[in-house]
Amino acid sequence: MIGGTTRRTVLALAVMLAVLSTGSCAFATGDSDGDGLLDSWELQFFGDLGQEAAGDFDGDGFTNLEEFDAGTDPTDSMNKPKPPGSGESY
Ligand SMILES: [Ca+2]
Ligand SMILES: [Ca+2]
Ligand SMILES: [Ca+2]
Repeated sequence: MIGGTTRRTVLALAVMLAVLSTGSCAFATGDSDGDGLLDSWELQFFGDLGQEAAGDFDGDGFTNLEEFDAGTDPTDSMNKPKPPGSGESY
């Protein structure tokens, strides 16, 4: 037989899980404007969150998101992702 205590425990667990998942989600992504670029990354290179993932700030042919994924400098057109299969590593 399930008593009131068990039900309260389940409820508390559910609330805790909801809070945890919401909190950890925002923390893990760190993307307050939801453009797919980490806010800290945007601030580091652009100084604000005004750039979009599909934008190409430095005009090197790679989008900001591609440079973010590759770890290259989105403000330096000489610093860009290596084409796949080039055999080079960096
Ligand atoms: Ca962002
Ligand atoms: Ca670029
Ligand atoms: Ca670049």
